[in-house]
Amino acid sequence: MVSQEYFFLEKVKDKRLLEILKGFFKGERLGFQEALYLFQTDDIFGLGEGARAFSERLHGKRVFYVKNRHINPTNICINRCRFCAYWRSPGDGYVMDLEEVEKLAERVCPLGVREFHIVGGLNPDLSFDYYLGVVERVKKACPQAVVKAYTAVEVEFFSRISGLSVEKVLEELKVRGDQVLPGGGAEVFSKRIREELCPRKISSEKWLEIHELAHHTGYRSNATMLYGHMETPEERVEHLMKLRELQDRTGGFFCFIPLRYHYKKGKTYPKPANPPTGLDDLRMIAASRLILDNFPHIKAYWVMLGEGITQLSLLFGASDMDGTVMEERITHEAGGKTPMHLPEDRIIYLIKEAGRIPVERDGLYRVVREVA
Ligand code: V47
Ligand code: SF4
Repeated sequence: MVSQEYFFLEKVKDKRLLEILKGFFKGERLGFQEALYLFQTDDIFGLGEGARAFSERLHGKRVFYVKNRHINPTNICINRCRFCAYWRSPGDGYVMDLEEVEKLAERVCPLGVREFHIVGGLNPDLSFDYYLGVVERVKKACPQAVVKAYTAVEVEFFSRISGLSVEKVLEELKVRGDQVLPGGGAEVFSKRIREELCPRKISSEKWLEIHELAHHTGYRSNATMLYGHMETPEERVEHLMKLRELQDRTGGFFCFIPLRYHYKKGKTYPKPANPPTGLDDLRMIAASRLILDNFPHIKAYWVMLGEGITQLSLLFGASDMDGTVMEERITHEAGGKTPMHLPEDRIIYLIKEAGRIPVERDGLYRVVREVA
């Protein structure tokens, strides 16, 4: 008897994709060539159905979101990545003082914030104590919230400026209240791309090593991939496979977030020959859902995708919508046109209209409430 879970297979028109999906749902993991095929098939709806069915196997129709607030303490950054419009040189950017950070956290905490997402630049004029102070002040102002602070890129920078080992840096941050590393800084793991777009950024090996260490030290973390610039489908697959390998070893990742590249004339490089389309976005979500079979969630980051594609992503394998955000600078500096803040009732509306069940979570994916 065919279980209900597999009825969707009738909708898959591409024969090779159908074979791949049949194998996958029997428990065969996608190999490199099969994963690559997900970026080649024209049967985008068949692919989406496969990813949706797998997401439903993990979570039913539940889609998670969080009341969160972004804080970007400084935009001064010595890495000067070529795709990034956010960074400024010393003397040209801003630094939030610790009082300001604390007041901000105090002000938004009563709104029921459950996660602070804290990332910024590598500012050579600040000490590790400043970055520790940010976490400490936020946690003190809002103990109910989970602090998700600093990418692996920042953690390695702190190790350099403080002379402490990466392990010690993570420990010090943890003592102040940090619990999750955000997924930024991964970009694309290909050496060719890193040399071209972000030559000063830590290597892919270092990025993976820091996440592995973080998982062993009791942190959870996320992973990202910046897509839609100069990467090939093969480079996308290599990136995803490396994440899958690490997750096999540690199980420490909560979610994967594909980040759609935003090009802004004169500010970012390179100009893509064909900037990502809505179908590229949906394919990224669906393919990553199937390739990263050991990741609990694929996140549709509405700030970069916009409301429309985000909502469709919920039918293409995404089971997390990030959250209210409230203020975002990285995408908006690069010309992003989405709003700064998505109110909770709008998030709930988008999820319900897609026939899914909204679940409010905290920063550690603990359920706060299932919205009826
Ligand atoms: O690391 C920089 C990317 C990242 C551009 O962990 C750009 O939950 C698009 O990592 N166009 C930061 N992207 C954002 C990030 C993130 C976002 C939401 C949730 C989580 C999470 C993490 O933004 C950077 C870089 O890869 N970025 N410039 C650009 N022009
Ligand atoms: Fe700095 Fe991050 Fe922007 Fe690179 S992406 S320039 S590390 S803020």
